[in-house]
Amino acid sequence: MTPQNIILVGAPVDSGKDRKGCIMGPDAFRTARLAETLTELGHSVTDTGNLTPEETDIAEHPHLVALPQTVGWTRRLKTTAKKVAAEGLPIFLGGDHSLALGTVAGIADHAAEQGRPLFVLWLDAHSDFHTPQSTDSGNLHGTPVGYFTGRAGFDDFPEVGNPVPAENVCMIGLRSVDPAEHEALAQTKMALADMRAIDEGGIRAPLAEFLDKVAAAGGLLHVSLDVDFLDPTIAPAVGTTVPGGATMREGHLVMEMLHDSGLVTSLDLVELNPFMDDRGKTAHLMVDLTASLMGRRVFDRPTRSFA
Ligand code: B3U
Ligand code: MN
Ligand code: MN
Repeated sequence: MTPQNIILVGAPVDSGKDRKGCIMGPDAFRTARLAETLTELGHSVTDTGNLTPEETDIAEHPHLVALPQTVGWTRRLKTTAKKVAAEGLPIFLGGDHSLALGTVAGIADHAAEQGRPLFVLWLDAHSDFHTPQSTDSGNLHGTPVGYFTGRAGFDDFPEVGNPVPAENVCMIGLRSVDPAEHEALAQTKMALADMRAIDEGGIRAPLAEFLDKVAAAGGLLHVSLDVDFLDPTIAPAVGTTVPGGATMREGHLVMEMLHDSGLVTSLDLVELNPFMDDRGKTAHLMVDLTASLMGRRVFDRPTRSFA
């Protein structure tokens, strides 16, 4: 891989759900040597430290968890993401998944400025396609895809100037989709690979198809990696564990394919709750997966095929 100018942006967002702990995420990634690992792979790495949310005068909402704070984070991250995307390859260190309301909306503004379409790969057990009206839990980490694809109902949030068309989004790893999300997703042309699709056909096929589409369109590619994409036995540090997730090898294969495509231009690492971790195991795995995405491999050339 050609050396990249990687910009680490700490986003200790913890307002997207009731259970606390993702506030420690950025420092856990640092402790697991993310910057050093990427530097050893030949990249130039700048850690810009942690952001804080903008102040808002929005009132607390009776149903939605910590609405003012998440709006404040979205404002901050939307502006920051647009700015850093012009300077290098940003990696947003979460923080819970509500940070992607801001990161993806901001990256979309950057893509529009470049005159290029934005594509999003959503690696997650959940589809996060709620609106503030449809969410039963009130947890806004379940809404980012709804927001950045331009669904109605996000009145308190910054306007999405450049919604990502649903057909530019691919979700892999799905195994927990609420009925309201299911119904709304059925109205879209989003590419959806649930665990059954992965069990039957392997994880390679849906990703290869999506990457071909991104390449053909000359698009930018944002990857949003939720810890719960992975099976909780290998990645326990997450608030919402959903059994039956991706294996370590499936995770690495996805990252290796993304690396070989040369298409990835930004990344979110989200939902790491270090309070729930087992001696840093999940933080280290997330760093190892990021290393695979950024060029770590056993051999430079493919080894002989054993098929
Ligand atoms: N769909 C559920 C559960 C959920 C979404 N994202 C996570 N959990 N991590 C909800 O609350 O919206
Ligand atoms: Mn998520
Ligand atoms: Mn999830």
